[in-house]
Amino acid sequence: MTIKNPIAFITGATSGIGKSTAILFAANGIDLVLCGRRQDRLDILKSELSKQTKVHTLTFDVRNKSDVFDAINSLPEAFSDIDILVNNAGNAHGLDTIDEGSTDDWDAMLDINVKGLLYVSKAIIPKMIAKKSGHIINIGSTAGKEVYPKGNVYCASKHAVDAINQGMRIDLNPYGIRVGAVNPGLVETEFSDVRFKGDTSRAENVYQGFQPLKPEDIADIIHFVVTRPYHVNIADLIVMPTAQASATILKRNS
Ligand code: NDP
Ligand code: 8X3
Repeated sequence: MTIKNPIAFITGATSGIGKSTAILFAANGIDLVLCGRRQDRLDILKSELSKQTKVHTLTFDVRNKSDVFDAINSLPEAFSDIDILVNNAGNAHGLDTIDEGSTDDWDAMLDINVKGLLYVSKAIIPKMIAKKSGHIINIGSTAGKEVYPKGNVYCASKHAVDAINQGMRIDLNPYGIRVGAVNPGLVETEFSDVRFKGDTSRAENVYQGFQPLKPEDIADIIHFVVTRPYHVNIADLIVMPTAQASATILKRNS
């Protein structure tokens, strides 16, 4: 009898935390469904990781409800029985006071970080319910635990992820599905490039004068979370760089 590898579905796999998680999962014999909008990056990742594990890619924008459902319903049988869902796709857009914020940025953050996560989950959960097992890891943030100046709507989106994580855990409890959140502090990825719309020097400044987390640090934690015995569910985990004490307290070298 052949034992099937677990299959992980990772959103936002083209960069940062999602990409590092894909690389680590592949090295540990987890088959992958990798998602993002940037097809070229998914193609490169697939050709690299296919040397280690089975990889399928899906290109869609999590904001587009019908594309999300069509993509997930189109999964070949070999990839359709998802064991692990990593709800990671997301970003901050802008850093402005509430009176100066752009409504387009607000739409992007709520549509991607909250509604996109919900659409993907809605498409994947029925099969987990049917087999009475599965593991959902929601990538929240310290911004989902605290609000910081000018963080308003990004923080709201991540507070929503925190509430959804708790709600999913309650509602999926009858089916034995594990649900938990990993909430990082400052991780050096493309996150700040996106937040500051390509202003690289402003993005780089975010991580100057202290040692930020690397995406590999978060991937390592996600891998730890998914490799606990099945009766162990890490429900809610906060991880910050040692230099960071809270959303607003950061020890930078002078
Ligand atoms: P990156 O910008 O490096 O990665 C973001 C990923 O999300 C990309 O793969 C991107 O893929 C995907 N994504 C963004 N928008 C969409 C969309 N509309 N549809 C589909 N995919 C999308 O940032 P991080 O790796 O840092 O961020 C990953 C998660 O971690 C996010 O949820 C973020 O909020 C969270 N986080 C990040 C922290 C940090 O300091 N970096 C700290 C705490 C939490 P593509 O562009 O190809 O679609
Ligand atoms: C990302 C961390 O502090 O930029 O969620 O909000 S922070």
